[in-house]
Amino acid sequence: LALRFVAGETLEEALKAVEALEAEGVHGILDLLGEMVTSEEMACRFKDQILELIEAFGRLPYPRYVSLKLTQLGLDLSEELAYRHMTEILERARAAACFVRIDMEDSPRVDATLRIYRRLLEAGYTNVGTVLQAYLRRSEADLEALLPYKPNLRIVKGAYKEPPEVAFTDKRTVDRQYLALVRRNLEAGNPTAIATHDERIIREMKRWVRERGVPEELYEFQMLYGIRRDLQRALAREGYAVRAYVPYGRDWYPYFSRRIAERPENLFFVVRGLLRG
Ligand code: FMN
Repeated sequence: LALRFVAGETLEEALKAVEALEAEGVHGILDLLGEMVTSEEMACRFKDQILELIEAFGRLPYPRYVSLKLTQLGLDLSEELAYRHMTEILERARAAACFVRIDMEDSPRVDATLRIYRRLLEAGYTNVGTVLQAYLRRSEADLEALLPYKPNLRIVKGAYKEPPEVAFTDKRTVDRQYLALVRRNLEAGNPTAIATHDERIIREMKRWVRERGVPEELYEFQMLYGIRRDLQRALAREGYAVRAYVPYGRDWYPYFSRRIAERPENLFFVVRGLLRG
């Protein structure tokens, strides 16, 4: 059922999906599905599987890039545990020339996620970035606080169900803050991933980077596996750097649910795919 949005259950299937994307000029971001673990043993198992993923990815002749979640590494059990797992992953990633993106989860985890990210930068890791969500009221202030660290950021709208006290509910406000966050980070000269399928935002950002002469290596477009493949290919053909986020693994349910919640038509695509066999 989830196969429209997930590359498969195994690492082998995920690596195959990356090869298929590369043939279309799109790079892959591998994401081992898993989050909100409730035992140290599970957190260690995920950490080991991510190390294995980085090793395997490192043997492919493509740019290496993984995404992970801190609650997958034990954040809810202990911030120190999640930090330690991150340093181990970043050491291995450095050896494999792999970039690591810390996904942003729901609002109660934002402070701890940003604390760990800053701590990693202070410890000298350069192959790591995180995410800011345009729907959060706090994100502009979070960006200002991060700027002295020269952050590498992915900007997204935000995928979790949040109360109106913490998140904007109006799409126009979210879109406006989205553009403001991307521009601010790029104006500060920091690498920025524009992660959305929203054609209005993409069109506006293409115009803005051209007008400002933003260096190509500072920005890229990112989309999700199985969503707007046409747009991914078209941007790559136009010469933009494009990456697709490729989730794999057995723990697909929470990811799948967020995709349905943000766009109920996604369920229609899944059912149609099933009926067509
Ligand atoms: N949402 C989050 O809340 N945290 C994330 O870390 C996150 N990572 C994403 C990575 C990529 C490459 C993309 C395309 C989206 C990501 N999202 C994340 C989901 C977005 O917040 C949003 O729900 C989704 O892109 C649909 O909105 P759109 O209209 O911008 O496409």
